[in-house]
Order: sequence, then C-alpha cells, then structure tokens
Amino acid sequence: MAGGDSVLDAWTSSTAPQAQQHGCVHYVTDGHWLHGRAEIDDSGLGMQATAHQAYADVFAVLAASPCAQLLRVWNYFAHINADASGTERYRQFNAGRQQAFIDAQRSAFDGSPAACALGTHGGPLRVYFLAGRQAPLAIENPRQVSAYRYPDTYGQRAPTFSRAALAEVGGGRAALFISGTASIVGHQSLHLGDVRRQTEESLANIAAVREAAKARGGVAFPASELFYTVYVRHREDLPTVREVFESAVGAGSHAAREAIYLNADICRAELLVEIEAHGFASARSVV
Ligand code: 3EB
Repeated sequence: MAGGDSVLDAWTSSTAPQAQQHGCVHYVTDGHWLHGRAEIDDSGLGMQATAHQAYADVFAVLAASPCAQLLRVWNYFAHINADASGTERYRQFNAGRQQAFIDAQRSAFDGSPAACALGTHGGPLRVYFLAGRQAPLAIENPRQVSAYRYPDTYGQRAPTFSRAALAEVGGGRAALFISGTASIVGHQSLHLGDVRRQTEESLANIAAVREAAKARGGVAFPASELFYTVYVRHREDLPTVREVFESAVGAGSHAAREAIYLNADICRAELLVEIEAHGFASARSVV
C-alpha cells in the first residue's frame, strides 16, 4: 500500500499465460483463468466516470474471453473518504461501478462478485480482478444487509459486491473468496472509535460468512487455514488488531503466519479495520 512494487500474492498456472492489454486493462490468461488490473488516473475525469471507465474496460476484456465470469475484485484508490464536489469519493466510485455493471448487463445485485475497496496513500484507481469460466456461487451474510441493498443513506448507488464467492477450481478443490469484512451489522457501523471491538465484530462476520458458505456449498473452510489480508486505518492500532486476530485464528496457526497487514483507509470514515480472506478445500461439487 506504500506504492512500492513488492509482490504480495503469487498465482501459478500449468500452462504459459499470455500477457495482453486492452484499454486500461493489462491481463494474463491461461484459458481457464483470467487475472488482470485496470489502472486509470482519476484526476481529470472524477471518480464516478473513472470507475465506470475502468469497469467498462474490464467487462470488454471478459466479453471477449471464455473466462467471462468475475469471481473477485480488489479496488484501490487514493482519498477514498474525501469529498469531491460535495460527494464522498467512495460514493462516486459506487455510482460509476454500479452503472458499469448495469451497462454491461452484469448482475449488479444478487450474484455480484466478491470484492474489497480500500484507500491508498496515492496513485491512480487500480482495479485488480480474477475471472473464470464458471460463475461462482454468491454467498451472503445473515448478520448483514446485502451491500447491494444498503439504503441510500450510504450513497445514491449501492456498492456492487457479494459477501463471498465460492467456486470450483479444478482438481477436486473449491475456493472461497471472502470480501472485505468490517464492523457492520445490519447496515450500520458498530463500535465507533473502538478498534478492538471492531476487529472482533469483523471476525464474527467472517465466521458467519464461512458458515453460510458451508450451508450453501457443503464445504468447510476452517478459520485457521485461510489466507487473510488485514487492512488497518491507523498504524498505531496494529498491535491491538494483531492480538485480537491471532487469538481468534490461533497463535502460530497457518492463518496467523500467513496474514498480511496493510495500512489503508477503509471505505466508511468511522471504520478502523477491514479483513478479507481466501482459502481452498476439497470438494466434489459446489456450484
Ligand atoms: C462493507 O461491508 C464494508 O465497495 O467493494 C467491503 C467490501 C466494503 C467491499 C466494496 C466495501 C466493498 O460495506 C466496505
């Protein structure tokens, strides 16, 4: 998040992927999976039009590929909580994103991909994405209102994401992608100013999503075996967040060892922490 080029995640393929480019999208595909990033400087257009353009380019790439189904999207841009022309930039982003889904005749509500949206310390809008041949099973959290149904007090257009995406990934395995998860119950942010309780609530939400995935897909994803990214708004909160996280997933567990902690702004100004995760499990058939 500091803007460096360090690698945080590595993806492997058994066939040589082809690097390609279309519009603002750079991507690689092996015919089964397509992984790419859309990157646009938003200083000219404004965030709503920039988000719309980024997603329009992503959907143009997907429409020309056998890997047309979005599973997971990672959204990063600067000044996420700042106002521009009277509207918070995250809300402008939501408006452009939702309209791009609708324009491309993609499901902007039920069935939208898993996602996260974080504030960087600078740089352009970056939208990273993973797509495959089969639509994933969209998972919601019974403790939370679906984000695509948030009331308009959180912005004129709702965010476009599902709480998790469950997909078969070949070799008798399933993957679960859990969206960025924060201290929100119903549609309200809880535990204002209390990073410890916000972390606990985020983890309770992740547990509920894991349960929902198990109920829908019949696959268990133990908390201690997932790969987590933990976004912390204030770096001085890191020790508290780490302590709560490690006691939940088990000190010394795979999850504790592999977790990545990043300093980032969260998409509601009052949220201090957001946690996302993905993992794999054996599964005969989930979708
Ligand atoms: C929330 O639950 C917290 O706009 O893509 C989490 C995951 C959040 C994804 C997005 C936003 C997004 O509303 C914020």
